[in-house]
Amino acid sequence: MRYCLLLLTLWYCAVNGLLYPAESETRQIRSLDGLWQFRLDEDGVGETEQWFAKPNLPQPTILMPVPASYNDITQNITIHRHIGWVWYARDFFIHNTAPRWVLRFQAAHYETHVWVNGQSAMNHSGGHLPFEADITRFISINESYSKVRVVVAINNTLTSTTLPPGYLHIYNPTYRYLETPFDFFNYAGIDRSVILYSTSNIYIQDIAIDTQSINFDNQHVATSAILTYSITIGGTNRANSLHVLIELLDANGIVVANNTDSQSRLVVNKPNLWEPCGMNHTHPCTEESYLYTLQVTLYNDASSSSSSSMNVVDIYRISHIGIRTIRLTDSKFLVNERPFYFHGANAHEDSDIRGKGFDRVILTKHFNLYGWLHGNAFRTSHYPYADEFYQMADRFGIAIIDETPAVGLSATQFVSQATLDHHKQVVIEMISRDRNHPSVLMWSLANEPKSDAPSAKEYFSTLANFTRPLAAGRPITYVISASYNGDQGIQFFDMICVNRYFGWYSEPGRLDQIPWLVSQELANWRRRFPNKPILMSEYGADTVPGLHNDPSFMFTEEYQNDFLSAYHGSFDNVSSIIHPDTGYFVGELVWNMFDFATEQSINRVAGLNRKGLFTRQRQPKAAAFIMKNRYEQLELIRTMKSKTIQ
Ligand code: GCB
Repeated sequence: MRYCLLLLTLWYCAVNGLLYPAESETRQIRSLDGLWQFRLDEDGVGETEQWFAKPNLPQPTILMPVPASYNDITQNITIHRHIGWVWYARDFFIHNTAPRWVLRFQAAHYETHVWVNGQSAMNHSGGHLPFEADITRFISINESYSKVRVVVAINNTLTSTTLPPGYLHIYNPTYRYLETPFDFFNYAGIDRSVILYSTSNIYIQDIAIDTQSINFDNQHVATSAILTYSITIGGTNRANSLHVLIELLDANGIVVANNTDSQSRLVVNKPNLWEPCGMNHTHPCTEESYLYTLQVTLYNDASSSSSSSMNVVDIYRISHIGIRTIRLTDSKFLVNERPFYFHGANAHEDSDIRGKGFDRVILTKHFNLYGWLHGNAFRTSHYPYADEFYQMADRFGIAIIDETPAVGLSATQFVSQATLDHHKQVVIEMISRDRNHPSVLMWSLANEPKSDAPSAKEYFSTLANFTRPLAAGRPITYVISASYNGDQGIQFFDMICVNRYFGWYSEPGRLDQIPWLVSQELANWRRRFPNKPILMSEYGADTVPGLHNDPSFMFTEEYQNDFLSAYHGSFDNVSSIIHPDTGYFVGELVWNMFDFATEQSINRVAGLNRKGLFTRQRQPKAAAFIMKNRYEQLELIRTMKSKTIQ
């Protein structure tokens, strides 16, 4: 076997991802999930009093599960609505069997400071993306083991420059209120897992893959595909003594392509393609989608004539490589050069007791319900979800529109350099984390910004120009609530995604008005942007399960049924799959898959947005069956091309 010299120059894309912690022959993984010590810091004195340096957090402390939002774990309303700092701490042991240890938080909301053995290890701003630090320097590697104390301070206060933004109002010493210009509860804490992992001193730092090139024969069978990739190595100055082997393994573990350059391409003959479920009748949503594994092995110099494992420095595998292409025409969203129609329901990371805390039970139920519903797509409204959602979407063949946490932007944010800088940073972190997932078909850079403000033009033009070179072959968009003639920014993006609530926030109770309002809305957007496909990214009605009325009234299960159905005829009239020659409408995403927690308010009964097809406990309302029926029919559309779906 021949190993080429590794080039350790920084590669063309200025993004270094945080590879998902994965176990291998050279890497150990340890979960630090469990019960941590926890307390509020209502006076914000913890840092000045150096709680991070003490053997215990000052009393009173309670036990807090990680991962979980802390808000709903106790019966204490003060903890539920706390604004400001909270502290977490735990001790553990590291057995010194590896030269380098990394501490990683999959996410914590919002501003996070971490100390290891009393010393500052990392700070991070932003609630929905991972951050990590090499903590080797804080532990005594000369002993056979090290005792480690991790202390974490987290502040959930949002400001005009955080994403999402928020505004703190202090009315009196006991009444502080955080205004959140978005419609979900500002859950906080260590919401996702904490992981300790080891590597060697020299390690595979990042892998970027692009599967944008496939050759098809005239029967539309894929004859070959090209994967371009780039490997970044960390922690070394021994540039000339390293070699790399990149292997692509099929689902049976057979190597189907390999290469020994750190930036190059792999050619795959007769590839099995990744496709969103429903694009192919043999592939219903509950079956696994076709995934390859990319295996990267790093060797040191001594291995140039041998593949002895003694000389292996690091091995990393990505087990969710999907081969597929994405291309937009002026009226279609093509996956593998075939028209794709997004259908499904958006969600929040939200569940009883856990808040935004990651939970595999909730995750698995989510995807099982997606299979049951025959949904094929969702948007990670309104922030990047836990990595594990994307891994499941890769397997189940669910398309993802991956969204930044830029929800609730007003004209104030568009003139703030600090907001723009943070927005760019979040784009980098999101794309670098998620770009290797085949399920991610598009990046959404914001939800419902005040895009009809004049300053939105400059802001979104700058953001689009910044994102495009990083976008890893995906179209970019943001989700619009502004009117078709008021919006200033979408001209710089690839696709139109609009949220509309005719028959709910406007024309309440007037189901009869919905069809023409929807048709007119889509036609207006089309007239202004004849070269961009259109998707309805939200439509929905609050529904209290068990509430009935005939004729259908708002909030009843009948109204949700009739409301959703009233939109569908207008969608079908311009659907890009029902009318391949004239259609330009490429998808419909219901708001929402599940009821979810919001701030308490007069239009949110018991603090829930009730637009879910399912309750917060994941039980179906009547509309879930209506949507299941529609999605089953949408999947059959290829064989019913000329028919309109009822
Ligand atoms: C929207 C927002 C979403 C809200 C929804 C609603 O347009 O994008 O965050 O939850 O409306 O139900 O009000």
